[in-house]
Amino acid sequence: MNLLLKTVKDIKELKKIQGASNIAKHALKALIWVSKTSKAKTTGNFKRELKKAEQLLINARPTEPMTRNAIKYVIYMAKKEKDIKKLKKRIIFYSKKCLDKFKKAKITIAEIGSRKVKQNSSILTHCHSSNVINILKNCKKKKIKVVCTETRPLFQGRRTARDLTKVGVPVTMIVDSAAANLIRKCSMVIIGADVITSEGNIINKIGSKALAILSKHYDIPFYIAAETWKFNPKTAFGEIETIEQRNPKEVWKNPPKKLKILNPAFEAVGKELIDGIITEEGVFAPESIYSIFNNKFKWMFE
Ligand code: RUB
Repeated sequence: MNLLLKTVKDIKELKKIQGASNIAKHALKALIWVSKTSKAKTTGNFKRELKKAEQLLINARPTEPMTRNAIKYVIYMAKKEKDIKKLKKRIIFYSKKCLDKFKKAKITIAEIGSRKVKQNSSILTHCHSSNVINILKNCKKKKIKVVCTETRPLFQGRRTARDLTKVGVPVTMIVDSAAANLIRKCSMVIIGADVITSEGNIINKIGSKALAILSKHYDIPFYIAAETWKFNPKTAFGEIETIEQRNPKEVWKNPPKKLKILNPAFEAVGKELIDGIITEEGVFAPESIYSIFNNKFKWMFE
């Protein structure tokens, strides 16, 4: 089995692999597989194989800087090695190191995030974010209740509902359009993110902005839970993150002819709507988050 092509297919289809950090994790595992199985005899050939793998993995979901940053980090750390055998080993070593950093980041985000959640409170979430799930699981003893949107068109809210009910966290699912009605009964909104920009805006599943505007309207704290690895360094130089446009068939399989259907997967939420970003480095106001990136990820800017 070609694990690289299987991973790319699974990332594109979203059935087995979805969510920014999960995509990055599987991309790193694919990179390890490429290094372990490569038959390249020269560093030049191996680097070309890596480049091809990188392009395939990155293009599988365009709006995913965490995957881009993870692969860039591994290649940046390993690339100076001239010996082919050592180079392959270094790619494996740094991929594993990166996976370990991601694992620890998730645990820290869950710890920090759960401190923000009050006893007996109702939390609204959208889509399926492993970081939000971990925070909410950590809060089980606080007797929280969760409201989750179904998240059309691919119903990732069902995954959230399944993950939480499995561990005994009470969940109420609503259709996306019921959010304005139900949000007033919640004391906090927490969602994940795929992208954090240099200005402190975030990009997450379509529907996130409506929830942020509603939270502002009803004065409900609106938090983002995301690894700092979701930062897109190019936004510091004015580039705009590409928003993935998905197949209209996901919205309506057999629509009337000539009907135009738009199916953007993500959208931006402006920093003015966000109360805080919960990361593995701490909770930050969106305005101040850039200083963290600048100190932590110097290699990203090279
Ligand atoms: C998933 C989604 C999640 C973020 C963060 O969208 O928008 O909120 O990716 O997830 P999709 P995590 O299902 O289209 O991938 O916190 O697990 O990284």
